Amino acid sequence: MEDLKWWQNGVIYQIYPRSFQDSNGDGIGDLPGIIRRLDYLVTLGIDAIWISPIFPSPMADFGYDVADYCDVATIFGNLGDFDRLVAEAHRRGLRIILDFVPNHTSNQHPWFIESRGSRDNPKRDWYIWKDGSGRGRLPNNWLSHFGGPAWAWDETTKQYYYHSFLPEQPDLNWRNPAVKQAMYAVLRFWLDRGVDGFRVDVLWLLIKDDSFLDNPVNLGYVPGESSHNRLLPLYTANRPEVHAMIAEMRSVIDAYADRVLIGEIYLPIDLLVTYYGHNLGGANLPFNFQLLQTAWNAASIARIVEEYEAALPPGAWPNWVLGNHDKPRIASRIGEAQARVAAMLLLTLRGTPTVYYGEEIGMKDIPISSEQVQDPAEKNEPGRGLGRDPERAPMPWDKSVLAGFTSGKPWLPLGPDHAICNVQSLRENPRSILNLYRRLVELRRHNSALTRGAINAIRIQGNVLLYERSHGDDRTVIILNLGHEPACVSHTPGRLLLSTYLDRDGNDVVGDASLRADEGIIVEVTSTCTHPQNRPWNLSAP
Ligand code: TEU
Ligand code: CA
Repeated sequence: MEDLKWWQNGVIYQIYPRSFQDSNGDGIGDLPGIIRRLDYLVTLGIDAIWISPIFPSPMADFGYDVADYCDVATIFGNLGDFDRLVAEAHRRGLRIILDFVPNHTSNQHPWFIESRGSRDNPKRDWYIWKDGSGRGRLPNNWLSHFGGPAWAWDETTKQYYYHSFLPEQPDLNWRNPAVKQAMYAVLRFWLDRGVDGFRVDVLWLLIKDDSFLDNPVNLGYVPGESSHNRLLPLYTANRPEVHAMIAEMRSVIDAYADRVLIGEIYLPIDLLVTYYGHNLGGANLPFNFQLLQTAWNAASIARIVEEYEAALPPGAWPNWVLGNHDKPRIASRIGEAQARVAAMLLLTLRGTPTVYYGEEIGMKDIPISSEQVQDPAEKNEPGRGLGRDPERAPMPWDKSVLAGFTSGKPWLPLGPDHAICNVQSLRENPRSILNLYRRLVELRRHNSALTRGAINAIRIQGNVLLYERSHGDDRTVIILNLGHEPACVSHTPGRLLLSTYLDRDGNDVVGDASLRADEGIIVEVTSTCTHPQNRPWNLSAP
């Protein structure tokens, strides 16, 4: 694996800091809490941690409205805590990836306060200001991702400013070189502190067309969807100029050894892969969200894998995710049994997997009453299922009444099932999904076909998905029953390495395999690699 980068052969784990571990009893997760749980992450076997924003913010969009890019919000700790987190993580061989939110600041950021101060101040052009298009009319028809127009009126200077998201999140003008230099300095600030990379928020939205033409109507709009989808974001997303910005960002990051640039990009596969950039000088990993939105059956997933693999430019490294802090949790989408199959899919497809905190314990979305809603996406467009609080519940660590997350009142309720769905209980159950994740991560690490091998022979038999991973003499077949009925499939015989049931592995030689309902298996066809005897879960780890 020596010639692969850490972000190629490793597993990334996303932490939503507010919900991971509270250390001071305010009911909000924080950096000292993450430090306390690093040994758990080592035992899980992951290699890098992506932390959602930890910067000073009014929290209108829970940290994605940054008021100071070069500090830590006091609710999460301070820069000293951050430096300690980096040191403790690096000491354990873990990398730290920060969320970078360059598209917009908070309206409380000093830059915006200055920009809105007067029409002729030096920072006016750091944001996107426009006159209305006639008496009381907005500059154009652009819409916010969080409902309503994307233009907010500023009474002081009698102009509108553009916001892709909340009015509290004014978009920066990335056509302004001063903005770019200021944001590249932010990257260097954190890189100098040892950060190993960035997940860049809404990378595909960075540039808006400077003709300010109306976006076209989306004739395929489905009532009940986000109102943002009423229009096609032709002039407000995926603009060609964005790739030059990304290449510049990448060159800033590449000036530091062994770093990574991950891009949040919600685009169809053929457009997504353009974000690897010219001569691969773009994002190292444009996040591949296809599994978040696909129908959950063998044919659909096979089609996605084939289309994605075929679209990747030479040298592009793939990646897969099952969830994040913005989308319903996989276990709620497809059920507990299939969540185990999804784990095996995520950790055996070619490329880098990202695990969203709680997926490893089969965590589900939590019910949120209207009084409990905190997410502006739900507050602005209630009742459409757009709220993201359900997937942001506190991590349940043990069987105690507050699940070991906090000694205070958690900022969101704990899941109703936390007495059984918690790390401690699942550690004690050798067949839990937590042990499945641990075993999959460990198997992946020691199997060169899974870590770096080609993927081929993607095929389906009924609702069973089969594919092969191969590297040198190592050939591994993955067989996933996406159905809730037993299935019999024919495939190349080999040694069964792992079943999602965790009740058979080791020396079974399986040929025409009869799969149980919701079962996935990994079969080693030929191998020169050695598989460690599965070490028992280190129950003494904190
Ligand atoms: O999300 C951008 C984004 O497009 C999706 O999150 C989606 O539009 C949104 O969730 C509404 O459905 C990123 C962050 O991941 C998200 O948490 C922030 O709210 C958003 O950008 C603004 O920074
Ligand atoms: Ca706290």
